[in-house]
Amino acid sequence: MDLRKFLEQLDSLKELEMLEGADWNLEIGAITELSDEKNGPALLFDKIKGYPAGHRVVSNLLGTPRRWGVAFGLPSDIGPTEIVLRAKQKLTSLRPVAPVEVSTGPVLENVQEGDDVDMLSFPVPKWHEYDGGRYIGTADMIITRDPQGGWVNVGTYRIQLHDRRTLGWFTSPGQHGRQMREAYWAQGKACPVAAVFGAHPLVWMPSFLTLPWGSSELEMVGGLLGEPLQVIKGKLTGLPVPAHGEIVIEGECPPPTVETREEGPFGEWPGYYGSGVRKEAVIRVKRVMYRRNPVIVGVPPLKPPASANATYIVKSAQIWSEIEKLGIPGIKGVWCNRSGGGRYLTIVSIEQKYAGHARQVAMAAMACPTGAQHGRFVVVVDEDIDPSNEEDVLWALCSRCDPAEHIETVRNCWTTPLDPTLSPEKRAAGNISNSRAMLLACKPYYWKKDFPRVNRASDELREQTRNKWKARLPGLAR
Ligand SMILES: Cc1cc2nc3c(=O)[nH]c(=O)nc-3n(C[C@H](O)[C@H](O)[C@H](O)COP(=O)(O)O)c2cc1C
Ligand SMILES: [Mn+2]
Repeated sequence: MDLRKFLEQLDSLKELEMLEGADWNLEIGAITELSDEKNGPALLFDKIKGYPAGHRVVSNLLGTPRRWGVAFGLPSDIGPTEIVLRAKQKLTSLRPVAPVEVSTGPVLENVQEGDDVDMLSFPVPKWHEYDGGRYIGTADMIITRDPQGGWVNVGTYRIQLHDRRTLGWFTSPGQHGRQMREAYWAQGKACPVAAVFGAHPLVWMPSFLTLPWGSSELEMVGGLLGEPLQVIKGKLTGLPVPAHGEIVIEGECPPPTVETREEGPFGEWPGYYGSGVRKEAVIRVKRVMYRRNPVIVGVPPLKPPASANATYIVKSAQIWSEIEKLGIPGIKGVWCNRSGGGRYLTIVSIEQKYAGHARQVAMAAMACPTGAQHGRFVVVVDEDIDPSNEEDVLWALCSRCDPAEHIETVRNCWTTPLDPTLSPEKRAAGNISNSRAMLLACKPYYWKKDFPRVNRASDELREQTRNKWKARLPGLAR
């Protein structure tokens, strides 16, 4: 459950590069982008300009499928689709394990309280050129308790650094943390909140998955780890915070009638500064706990297909698991495409079992909790298509989908202010919704057997030919 163990693992696999002397102001962000575009290693920044040695930032921590595989404890030599399959199996069989309260842990090595609180004492990057400020919270965990039900939610929502003791908290409509803070505000109260900046990937992971309302992310962490997550009871909020968190804050989020600040713009995951700048709620920080030589985990959203974080691997696995839990048969693979930021284009391959099966799968992929949030296109392909192979998916779409027959659109779906397609009129009206398209790129079930044969040479003929001609044409050898 310790981020530092994971860093050691990456280091031993030559998947971690240490860099000294970079500037928090745009330089860390630009290095992160250039390196991620080349599928580079995780980057651990130390001796950041103007900050003491040991106050670190790590980016691209999970920038490739392989590093997610390492986080899941899988062999380091298996490919992306295999990682999705194994992760899906893990998620499907997972049983929740409640966290265990401990009295102390590494996070208590340093504490700032009251007037001593100083969020500027951490080397928080300004990630992109047009960002409205520095963002400490990208791959973070925001912890809140429902004032009615008493259950604790953890979500990843971006956090801007306004000043020593003030943070900006942006969450899109429908998010659990947002619903909870609104419930406090409705009672005229500030919402107690804790936030974690830096945690082990498996401790962080459930907070970016869309679990059902009432379902505990911290219990999912226990299931993933195979042991209860160790938490400390926050002194001010009573909220459970990970004992091995790198930097953890406690504070409160007052109603917007009491205080707001301008938030954004921020370079966002669809590849734009979509939501611009708005007044948003703030967190008044009352207490900071942090480990010796703390490491902020930074995941600046990048213009796709770069991502700084291959969360699409986990989302693919989770959507697959959610569809299977509905009892729908024949799912052979799920792939959330990188160019869609892992959300705008989901491809599912199936072995069709009955007429209407493909449409059912498309609707399930669109409506299951993880798939419902902020999507645009769902494409269903047959079992002969690898959903992670973009060119094959496009070939299937071009050759098996008759648009008038096989494309359906659905309006008024759940989206976010980040959505670049939201028109000025819709934004002004507060109509944060978009439409979805389901594209069936599979052979129609009822005449599948009669669908024209594919004109590619058989595996046997290809093999024979390769063997016979490889001396003259070495390029043919695999
Ligand atoms: C790196 C990263 C950053 C994210 N930033 C935000 C954000 O700023 N605001 C937001 O509403 N959702 C953000 N999300 C998506 C939410 O974490 C996700 O929708 C999750 O389901 C929210 O938790 P909840 O379902 O408990 O509300 C982000 C996800 C990731 C992976
Ligand atoms: Mn939740």
